[in-house]
Amino acid sequence: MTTVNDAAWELLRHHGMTTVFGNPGSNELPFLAGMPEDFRYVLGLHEGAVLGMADGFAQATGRPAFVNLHAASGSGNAMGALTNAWYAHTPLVITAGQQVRSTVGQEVMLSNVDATVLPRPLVKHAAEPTCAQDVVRTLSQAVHTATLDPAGPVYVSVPYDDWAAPVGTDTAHLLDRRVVAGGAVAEAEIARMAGLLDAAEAPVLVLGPDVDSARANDDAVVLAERLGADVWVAPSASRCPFPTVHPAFRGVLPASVTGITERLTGHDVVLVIGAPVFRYHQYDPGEYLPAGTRLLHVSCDPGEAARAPMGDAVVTPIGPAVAALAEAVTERGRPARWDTAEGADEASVPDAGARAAGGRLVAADVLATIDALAPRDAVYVNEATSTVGDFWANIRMRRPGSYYFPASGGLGFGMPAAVGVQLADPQRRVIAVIGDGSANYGVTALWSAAQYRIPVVFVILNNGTYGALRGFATKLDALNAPGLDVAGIDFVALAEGYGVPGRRAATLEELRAALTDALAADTPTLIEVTTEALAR
Ligand code: TPP
Repeated sequence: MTTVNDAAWELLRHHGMTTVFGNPGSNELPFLAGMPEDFRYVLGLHEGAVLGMADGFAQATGRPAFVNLHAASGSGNAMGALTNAWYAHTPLVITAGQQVRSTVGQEVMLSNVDATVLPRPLVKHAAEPTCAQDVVRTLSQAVHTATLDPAGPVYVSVPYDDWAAPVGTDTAHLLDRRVVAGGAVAEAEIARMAGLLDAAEAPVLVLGPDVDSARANDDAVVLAERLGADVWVAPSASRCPFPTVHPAFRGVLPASVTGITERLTGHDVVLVIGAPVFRYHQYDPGEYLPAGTRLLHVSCDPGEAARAPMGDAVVTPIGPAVAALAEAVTERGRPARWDTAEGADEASVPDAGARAAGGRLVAADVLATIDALAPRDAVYVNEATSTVGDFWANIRMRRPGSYYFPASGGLGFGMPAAVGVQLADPQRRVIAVIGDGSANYGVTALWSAAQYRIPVVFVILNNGTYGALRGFATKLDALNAPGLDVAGIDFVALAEGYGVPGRRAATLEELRAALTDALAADTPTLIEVTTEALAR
């Protein structure tokens, strides 16, 4: 007899989802007991880390990842991480074990009461199959829903007595279907946008994370070059959609209304691709756009397009749209200002003696040192919040899939996501730059890195404080707010405790030595650097 369990694994295999990110409980054991040998289980010690690893893995592979959590409590622990997956458009199939079907109504221990309500509004769809024979179809629906544009997380709760039940007769069809979006680009709209760009005197591009997820980076370069347009990365950047060494690259837009308007002044047409318009952070009211500037928006997400406060939007798959735009616009030639742009592909190695007052290192110097030593195709996961500007100013990124940052700003993504990205892409080295505050939300990922020998280089910038909040406390006139310092944490000891070799670097020379060794190792390593509290 083929059971629901047999058929579920078969379905996952059919979709290439042979890695299970999970943290188990009693409700999940009957499912997991049937796991075939060609699958691998990646255990995370906290569900935030489980989801973060899966998020990094799915973003780096561009394929849906499979997650298995424990009932309501495990799902609840993962909710913070789910905010990031939701805003990153990460395809995830998240399953949670439910109590025995006939007992859920009594609310016996570990019942997931109102299971489909629990993860909303951070999932595209949430379901609990109405009977055992609908479990596999529900999982199939989850995979397709998670993957179709805009991609995102889907949640499925499964009563654990369903797994042993005989499978329905129609399951075979599920292994024989393809569900794809037509993928057609909105041609008339692309032609209209190309016409507006051609007629513009000073167009500018603003590129967002979905350009990188669609791997449209190279076409974005062609588009910028043909238009002779400078390129900004959309605010609150969670990925790097454009090579930062290209002379057209201007940096990341600030996450405030007035900051953006200031940067866009002088441009008559702004084309935003693959990002919300805009993901502001600090409230700084003002004019959304410079007077007379027109904004065009290309998005794969109808919600994102509809909720923007300005601009003409077209909802269309990003990859083909960027390619079509690059072809449709008229070549203008390379602007002279690009030739005078700073030689962005030359490393500047900071002076080995450089140090801020008090013996702490300056984060910018630490980042420049990392950049000088890292492989050219290194992948970065960044979760050091007060030094994001320093990061983009010092780290050169050239290839698609080079940068990941929590898309909703929810901390706890960095360390686990780094593990997931490295697992997905063993050919490229992952360097995780993590603040001492942020590290604590996802620190258990060190254990998974150690156990599965996933060779991430974790660099902890230990400034003893929640630096970004110190900045906000000044802006918000809230200097008396308590709870902003996190002194007294020994990350080398923590790393060793989780099985990851740790090392402290107090000078740039020590950092260089530690990084050189870490990059040569085939195991994870952690380097703790004491940095200045205020970013410069
Ligand atoms: N809790 C979660 C889950 N997410 C958050 N974004 C915050 C709290 C609020 N928060 C934003 S930045 C920050 C905090 C606590 C400080 C992070 O400190 P650290 O990682 O040391 O980086 P630094 O700002 O010092 O560079």
